[in-house]
Amino acid sequence: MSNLGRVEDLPKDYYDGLVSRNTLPLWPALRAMLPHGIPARRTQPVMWRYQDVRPDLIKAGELAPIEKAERRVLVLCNPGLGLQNMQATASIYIGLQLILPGETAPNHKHTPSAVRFVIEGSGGFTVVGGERLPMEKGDLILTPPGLWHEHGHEGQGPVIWMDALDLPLIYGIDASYSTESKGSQELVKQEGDCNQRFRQGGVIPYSSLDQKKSAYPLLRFPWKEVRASLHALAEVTPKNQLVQLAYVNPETGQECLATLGFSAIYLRPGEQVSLPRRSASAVLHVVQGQGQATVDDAEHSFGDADTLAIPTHARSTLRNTSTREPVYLFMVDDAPLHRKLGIYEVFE
Ligand code: 1HN
Repeated sequence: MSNLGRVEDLPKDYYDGLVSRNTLPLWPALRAMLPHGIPARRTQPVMWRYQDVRPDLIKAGELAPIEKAERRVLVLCNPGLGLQNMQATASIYIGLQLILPGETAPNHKHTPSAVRFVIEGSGGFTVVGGERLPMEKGDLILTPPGLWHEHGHEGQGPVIWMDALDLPLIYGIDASYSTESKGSQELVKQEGDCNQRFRQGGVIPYSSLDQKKSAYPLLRFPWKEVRASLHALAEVTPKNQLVQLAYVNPETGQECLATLGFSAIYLRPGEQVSLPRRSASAVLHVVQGQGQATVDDAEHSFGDADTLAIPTHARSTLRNTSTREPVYLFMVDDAPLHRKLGIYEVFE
């Protein structure tokens, strides 16, 4: 119960009058909206198991023709936030998307930022801002706000990826909308618009030093290179210390999207690490391996392609339960948003 007063303590006709004039007293609600010490966290530390979701997604391949659906997606909804709100955390949307051989998901652009992280299959591709980007398992592909994007699949068997968007945030500020394209952008690609000159961080085209910076110079981060960099970082990182790489804009060294951050984590066989307790929320996706995650009081075992929501301010530890095999994780968080808002905190 609030110590600032209750609605029931007010004369009923006074309260009803306030409501009739579209006003409310702050004091009965203040503590709920501004709790002491730690936010009121509705986000639950939920685990979505790939072996549970995958059959439903494959079934959606039969039930939802791509021509009608545009995007064939099952959304990972956090029950603490209300399933219908389609939030994995308060700011992060996560969906699993299926595309079948020969299908195309039509060209559009929108205000929310999106990324794809490829889970299975090969032969899929996405075209972003006129660049055709192959989608192989573990690749991260950016779809920044306002860039046209469409997907296709020229291989065999299903291709499945994880979509992560800042949709809850952008929808929450009444800023979410899309624009449909009349045609495929491969036809409207312009000479000079192409960012394929950027291959990786650290070494960039010399001429870019003297040019106006592109907001999104690198759109595809191949897993092969990220994994090799994780192993190289592990060589110089003491056991049981976090081996974690940030995906960044190679021109600025800063986060590659404005609101969401992305990182890759390597847990060596048998290793246990704590994640720093932070103000940001996160979603952890298992690229490969078996382990155990503890988030506040919840304990979850995890395996390939499972996905876990981590609320703001949570204490979490991760353990690779195999004595032989690596664990690789992909993390999406809203730390860039927190940093820009001046509310980013790391505790302890
Ligand atoms: C979207 O544009 C895609 O392009 C996937 O594949 C999921 C969820 C909400 C809003 C836009 C896509 C999306 C989305």
